Amino acid sequence: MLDDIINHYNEAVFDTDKEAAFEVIDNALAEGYTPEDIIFKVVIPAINEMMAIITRDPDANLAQHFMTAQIASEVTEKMLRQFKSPPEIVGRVVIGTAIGDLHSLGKRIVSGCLKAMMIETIDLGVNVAAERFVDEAIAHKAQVIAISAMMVHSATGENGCRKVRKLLNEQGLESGIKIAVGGAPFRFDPKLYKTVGADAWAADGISAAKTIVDLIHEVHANDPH
Ligand code: B12
Repeated sequence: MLDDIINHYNEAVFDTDKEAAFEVIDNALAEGYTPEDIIFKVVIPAINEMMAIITRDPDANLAQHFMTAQIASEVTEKMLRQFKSPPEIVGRVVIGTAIGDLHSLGKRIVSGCLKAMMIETIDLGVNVAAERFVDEAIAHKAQVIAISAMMVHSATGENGCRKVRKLLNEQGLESGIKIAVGGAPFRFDPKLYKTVGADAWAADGISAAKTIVDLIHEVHANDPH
């Protein structure tokens, strides 16, 4: 039963027991659950639950939170390799964390969700310069640049999203390449994305994928070719 799988997985990750978590996942796959089920019904809800616990309890253990996200990201990567090959690519996205920011877990989860939505995702890693975001987006013919920023200075600084916006404007690319942002500072201030020049933001991996699909459709509507 899915409820049992969710409970056993949550217990394992909250105990930071990676081996037990993978055992639960392997058993679920053997029972016939799909990699998509594992990511969307087990892994992402477990992360959301940990986020809720941390919000309620400021003394929540950072190591425990870190390991929850670490296990989630490893399970997600393993599951993504088992996704059925996409019948049709919806669009292309380059994703990375803003310059000066080494937080990678949220980005990895968003990447996983994007791939699950049949979006070709080019992951540029962490600490990505604005110029590189734009150059790679052009090289890969991406419709969206997705920037993850977990710290106030990487979200609002002059060399992050603001500079990506400036570069796109200078090159006349604003209707062909949209910018999506996400990360803790954008959750704290839902209007911040506009201040830094992004086109959209989202609070979690699942809504990130939906938001980015909308941006891709917007670009296609601007240029149907
Ligand atoms: C884990 C963690 C770390 C780990 C990171 C490990 C790793 N490989 O990623 C370690 C321990 C290394 C770390 C280091 C630091 N950290 Co830290 N860290 C955290 C912590 C606890 C959780 C972040 C996380 O992984 N969350 C889980 C993921 C799943 O959530 P998420 O990132 O928000 O992503 C989701 C959404 O935001 C969204 N999303 C994310 N990206 C994107 C992108 C797009 C385009 C979209 C649409 C959506 C989207 O979808 C994701 C999935 O649901 C946060 C506290 C917090 N509550 O957020 C502090 C926090 C971000 N860290 C902080 C700080 C200060 C630091 C350090 C400077 C500490 C230090 N003194 O060294 C360093 C910075 C290093 C650097 N230069 O980047 C501060 C930032 C404060 C601020 N106001 O700027 C925070 C807020 C803690 C705090 N309360 O003080 N950190």
